[in-house]
Amino acid sequence: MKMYDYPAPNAQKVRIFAHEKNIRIEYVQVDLINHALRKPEMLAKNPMATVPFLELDDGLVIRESRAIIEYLEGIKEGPNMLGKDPIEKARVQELDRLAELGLMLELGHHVHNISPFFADKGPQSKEASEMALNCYKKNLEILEGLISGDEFIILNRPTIADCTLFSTFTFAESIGVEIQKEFSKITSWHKKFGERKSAKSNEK
Ligand SMILES: N[C@@H](CCC(=O)N[C@@H](CS)C(=O)NCC(=O)O)C(=O)O
Repeated sequence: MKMYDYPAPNAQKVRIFAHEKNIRIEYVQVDLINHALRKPEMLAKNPMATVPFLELDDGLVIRESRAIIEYLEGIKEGPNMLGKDPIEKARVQELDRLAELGLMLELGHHVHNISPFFADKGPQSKEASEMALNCYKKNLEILEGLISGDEFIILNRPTIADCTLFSTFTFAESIGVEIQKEFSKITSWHKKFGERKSAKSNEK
């Protein structure tokens, strides 16, 4: 199977996940900056014109990072990364949603409102970019109070929540947003998780 890829947060999240599960994927780099995803042959595979998307050997295409992750978890049992029972699943999902919706998405809103790359999507607003950044910071504070692990944010093993959070911070760094030092649990987790091989999968 192939994954259409770019050093961007949702793609990195899947790469870290696949690496932790030891699933081999062929990564195909897409020239996202030069709008390669908007070419007809790419739109035929993925009309959403985003990465990542996965193409199976029989040609079936799976779009949306979470759908890809569910597929990868389904084809290989161990290590379990989405939760083994209803309580684990709920707790992992809770933190993953906070990382994705409360952090990654807010950073996305921030960038959509300031970057020339997204200028053709609609009117950009300085106020909207500031509001998104404020929400991001508020949610970081909430996350600091919810992290229950040290090397992993929950369950003492890698889960999707680690993958989402780590790729969110890679994205944050790339746009000059730092994790404030006062969030000691987040900072310590980030340093430790960053030492894992899977976390280095954005380095080409
Ligand atoms: N909900 C989608 C979001 C995918 C997404 O927004 N990908 C970004 C990179 S992380 C992208 O391709 N952006 C290009 C664009 O919006 O033009 C998913 O999780 O797969």
